Amino acid sequence: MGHYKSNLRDLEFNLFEVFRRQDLLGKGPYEEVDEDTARSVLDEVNRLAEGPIADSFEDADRHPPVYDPATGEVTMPEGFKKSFKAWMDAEWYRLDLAPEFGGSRAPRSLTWAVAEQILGANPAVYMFASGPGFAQILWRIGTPEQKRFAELALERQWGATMVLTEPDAGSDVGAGRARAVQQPDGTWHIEGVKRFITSAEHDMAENIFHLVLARPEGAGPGTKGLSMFLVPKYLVDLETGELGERNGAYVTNVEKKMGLKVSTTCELTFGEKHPAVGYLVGDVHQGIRQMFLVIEYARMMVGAKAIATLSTGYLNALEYAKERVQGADMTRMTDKTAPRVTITHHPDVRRSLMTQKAYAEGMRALLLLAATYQDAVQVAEFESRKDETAEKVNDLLLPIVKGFGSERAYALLGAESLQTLGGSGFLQDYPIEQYIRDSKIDTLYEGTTAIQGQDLFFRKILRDNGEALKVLSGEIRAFADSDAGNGRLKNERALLGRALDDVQGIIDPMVGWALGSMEDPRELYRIGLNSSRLLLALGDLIVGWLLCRQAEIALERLGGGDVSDADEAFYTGKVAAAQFFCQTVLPRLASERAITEGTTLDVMDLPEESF
Ligand code: ST9
Ligand code: FAD
Repeated sequence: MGHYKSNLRDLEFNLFEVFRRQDLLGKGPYEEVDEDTARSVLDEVNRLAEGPIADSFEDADRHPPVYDPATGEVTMPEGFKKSFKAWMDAEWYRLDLAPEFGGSRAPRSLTWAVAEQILGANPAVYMFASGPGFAQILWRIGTPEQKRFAELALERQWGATMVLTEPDAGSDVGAGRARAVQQPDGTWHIEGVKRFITSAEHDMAENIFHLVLARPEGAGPGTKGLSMFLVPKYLVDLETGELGERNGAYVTNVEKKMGLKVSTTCELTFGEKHPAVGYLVGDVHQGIRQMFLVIEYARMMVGAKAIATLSTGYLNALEYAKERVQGADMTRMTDKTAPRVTITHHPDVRRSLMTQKAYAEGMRALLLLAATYQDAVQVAEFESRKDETAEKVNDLLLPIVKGFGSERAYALLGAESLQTLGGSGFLQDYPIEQYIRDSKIDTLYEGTTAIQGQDLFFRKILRDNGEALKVLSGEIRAFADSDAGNGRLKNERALLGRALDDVQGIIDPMVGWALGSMEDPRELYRIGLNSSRLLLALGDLIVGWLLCRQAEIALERLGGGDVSDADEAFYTGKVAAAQFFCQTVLPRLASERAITEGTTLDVMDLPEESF
């Protein structure tokens, strides 16, 4: 068995029992995908993920890509190339594409379930394979020539990148200095140095196209002055599809990293050797808005990667714990002759395993909840209407999937999954140390956790007048006040209701400080001191709610009789996870609320020298 342990049963439980995706399948925009097809796709991807895609995970970490500074080229490890090819040959990426663009459009809930498996098995495969997705965005927003380029990119499986970051412009994308100079023929020459660009060089595709933010001469400051340019590695004859001259965008360094080593992280220099020709995307200067189409997708992907890694980390820890014999049962701890037991008998190991299980499964549900809102947006588009509520709730959930998902996953992988293996967890004989190294990046790229917290509060709550939040909290309140679980979840629903009050108790003063900041701008500091806290608290609340929803369904199934032994164990575990989470995690939100209410500006008043 390879390192990756998927949780297909839980994916199917979410899709078909909790979120009832079969009600959407086989009709409307999803005509080509019925329930049987969806189940067989999940099965087939699971086989690929646990097999050929996971196969190179460890080897590619120990033998990362080799960069040649003389040529600017990168040689990828052979094993990884095979994993990548297995994924590209299967062409499952077409599930995410519109039929008009060579796809078979499946619901996002299904495509994210598919993505979870690849991201858990070998995340860089999914990232190197994002060319078709980028191409679809270009096809949607590009000029007719760019649409043609996008079709070629899909057909020929070209690679793609998103190019925002510069040495002095990380979180603050608007500080970017890369320039774009218009040419008499209508093209642009891009000049400058971009940093940390994922997949900007490799030898697994004949061409790579970069979607680059640069500032046209004379454009204003900040993000609004940036435009998006298509900059291919090789220029392309759009009529024949033949590759032409090498364009002037070269990788000038590949970073050495703590983890995710097989994903190339590149310095990309434009126009130094010869001009880097760029094409203004869509022929409009709306770079940041256009780039957010990619960013929104990528933030979801990062959350999915983190959550998938925690899930396989937990399942590896569980397997170890079931076999490792150490110590006596606690009730016989003073009896030196008592039989030794597997560590799953120890209360602290059980606490740890259940914490991992509850978060891994609860956050999977969070990911798929967001995906169901994306489904609703797609269905509305197909019916030529707009589902603004679904759009807004999805927007609200994105920073939580990304920011909360990555923070909780990383923390738990280290504090609980690795810990379950004792000293063995520290060894490279087991995959968890690599999971930890590979998943640290998830709290950093695509906007750090601080940026996600601010996005959540300022843009997704304040600017939205709390509308999306109201939808979500209304659902949570209705569940807490219902008789879900037939008495078996009474205590949990009460805990959930209190947790909702506590999260509201964090948000209310923050809104007050936002209003107060019109008089005294320093009130904003109080928000900044609490926005990451809110992100995590709201994430915990939603996970608690989703686990309770799952428990309600599990209780119904158990009550209905006629369940297999495996299902009985599965559903019993669902009820236990909800009860454990509500009893041991949600009560902590009361102290988060108290901390928020007591926020002072002392730390902001402290002179820098006193740190
Ligand atoms: C990176 C890549 O880190 C890492 C991994 C790459 C892996 C590659 C593979 C990915 C797969 C992708 C597949 C492709 C797709 C497939 C599709 C298949 C179907 N939501 O607040 P303002 C916009 S890359 C939406 O004033 P500031 C909006 O237009 C590097 N839009 O911001 C807004 O205008 P308006 C990632 C948003 O103060 C405008 O921005 N780097 C949102 O000027 C200005 O907004 C980062 O993520 C939003 N949430 O700038 C940077 N927010 O207000 C992190 C803003 O009029 N930093 N807009 O609507 C930030 O996000 C900053 O907050 C900032 C601030 C730069 C936005
Ligand atoms: P900084 O912005 O300097 O942040 C440093 C610290 O300060 C962080 O803790 C941050 O939270 C905090 N901070 C900064 N500003 C604020 C603020 N206003 N409020 C509160 N706290 C703040 N970029 C791309 O364009 N394309 C890619 O493909 C890509 N891939 C990447 C791959 C890897 C492996 C890495 C490491 C980075 C990648 N990036 C990419 C860049 C990535 O998006 C940035 O690293 C990230 O946005 C943070 O920017 P920074 O590293 O400059 O940190």
